[in-house]
Amino acid sequence: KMGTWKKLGVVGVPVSKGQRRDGTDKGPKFLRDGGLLERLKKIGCEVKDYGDVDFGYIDNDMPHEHVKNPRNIARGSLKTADQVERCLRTEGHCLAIGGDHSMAIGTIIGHARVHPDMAVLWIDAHADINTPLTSDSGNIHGMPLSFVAHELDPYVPHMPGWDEVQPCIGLDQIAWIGLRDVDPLERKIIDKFDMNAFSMHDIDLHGIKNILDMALKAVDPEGVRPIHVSFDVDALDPVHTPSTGTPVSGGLSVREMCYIAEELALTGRLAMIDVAEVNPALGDSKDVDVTVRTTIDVIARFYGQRRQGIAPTGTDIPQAT
Ligand code: NNH
Ligand code: MN
Ligand code: MN
Ligand code: MN
Repeated sequence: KMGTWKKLGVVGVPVSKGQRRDGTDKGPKFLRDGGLLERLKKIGCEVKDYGDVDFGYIDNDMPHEHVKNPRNIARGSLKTADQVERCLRTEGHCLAIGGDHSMAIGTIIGHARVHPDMAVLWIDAHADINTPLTSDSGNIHGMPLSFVAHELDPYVPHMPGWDEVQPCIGLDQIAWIGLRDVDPLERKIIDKFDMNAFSMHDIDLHGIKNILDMALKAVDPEGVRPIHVSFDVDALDPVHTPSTGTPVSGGLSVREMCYIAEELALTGRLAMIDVAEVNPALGDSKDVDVTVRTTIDVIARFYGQRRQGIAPTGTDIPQAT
C-alpha cells in the first residue's frame, strides 16, 4: 500500500482565544507561506484549499466563571465543524491547520457528523481533557476533549453560547501519545474512565513502535475505523518546535514522530488531521523557521512521504547508451 492521499482539503482554523497568547491565529498563514500546500502537491496529493474559517471575534465576551472567551470559542467551533464537514464530504479527507488546540472541538464535531465511529489519536504533551471546573488556567485549549466526550457531559457546566456544542464521541475512541504534563484532575479523569493514555514514560519503557501498536489496538481493535489525528506541535521536543505557547522538555523526537506519521499513513485510514499550537509570534526568526519547517516535514509524512524514498511510477532508470 502506498498510503498516499490523492485528494484532500485544507481548512485553516486561525483561533487564538483558546489560550492567552496572540499568534496562533497566524499559524495557518505561516504554514501556507512555508510551502505546505506545494509540498503536498509535490508528493502527489490533489489539494483543495478551503481557506480559513472566519472567526470574526465578537466583543463583550466576558469570562464565564474563570473560563476565557467562551462565546467566541463556541461560535468559532461551530463554524469550524461546518467547514470540516463540508470538506470531508467533498474531498474524503481534511487537514485542519490551526490555531490553538481549541480548534479540535470543531474538527471533532465536524468529523463525527461524517464518521461517528472514528478513532482519535491525540498527540500532545498535554491531555487537554480539563473541564471548565477542573481547569486552573481557564484556557479552553486545555479542555477540548471534555466537550466532545459523552461520558463527561455530566461534568461540563452549561456556558453562554454552548447549547449547540454537544458531545459526539465516547472516551474509548480516544488515545493519547506523548503525555508529560498532565494536571492532577485530568489524571483523575483518565483513571476513573480507564482511558488510553500513553506518556513519554511509556514510550521510554516500550519504544515508539509498541506504543503506537497499543494505542491503535485500544481505539481500533479491528483496524477498520477512520482515524482522526490531533497533532499538537508541543508533543515534539521544544528543540524541534520552539515556537509554541507551552513547551515542555523531554518530548518526542522527530524520528519518533516520523515513525508515527509514516505508520499511520500506511494504515490507509487517516480521515482527518489537526495541526495545533504553532505560534509564530513566539521565539526569534530561527525558532519560527525551525518550527514551521519541522511541522511541514511531519505533515508530509502523514501524506505518504517516506524516509525510505518512493520510486516514481512510469519512470525507469535511464539506460546508458
Ligand atoms: N493543562 C493546561 C491547561 O489546561 C495546559 C494546556 N496547554 C496546552 N495543551 N498546550 O496542549 O491550561
Ligand atoms: Mn494540546
Ligand atoms: Mn500541548
Ligand atoms: Mn449538555
